[in-house]
Amino acid sequence: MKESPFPFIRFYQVPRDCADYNGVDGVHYIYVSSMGKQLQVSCEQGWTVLMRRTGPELNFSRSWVDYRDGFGDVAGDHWLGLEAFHHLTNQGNYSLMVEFGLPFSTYDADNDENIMSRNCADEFKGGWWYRDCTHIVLTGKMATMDCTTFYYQQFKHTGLDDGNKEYLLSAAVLKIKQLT
Ligand SMILES: [Ca+2]
Repeated sequence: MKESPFPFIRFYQVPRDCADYNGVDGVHYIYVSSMGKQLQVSCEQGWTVLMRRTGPELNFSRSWVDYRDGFGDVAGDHWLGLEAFHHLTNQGNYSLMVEFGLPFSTYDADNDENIMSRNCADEFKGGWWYRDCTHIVLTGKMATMDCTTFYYQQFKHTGLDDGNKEYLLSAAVLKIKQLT
């Protein structure tokens, strides 16, 4: 039997994810038993952060080993690691929240960053976190002959209709919470 990493709290429940920290934000230790070790994670309102990206400083062009094991600083921008994703989400049924650092726009609430004439939500026929505009609109009109492909490239996305124009998302967060 493995030694507990939390001998000092052996009469209490070992924290398995951020939900066990009762909504206290910040960096906390959890213990994922199938990994057999402590893990530092960032907690937001009981959600366990898998990825945070708020600026260009942290390089995401990484090797498989980096993506598997994680990189960055859990107190800031980071990728927790595929191995951790796997073991964490095997502890139960989790929901995944994806946050984009842009305000949400609909055809009747134009919050996009094109302050001139474009209404991105109307143009792309779907509510989304638009910039000016975008081609990763999962809620948008489906592909036709006019617009046949779209793709991500290093957190950028490029549309066919405007050639080399690229847009950057300002921030994105993936986080999970166990379903109760
Ligand atoms: Ca606009």
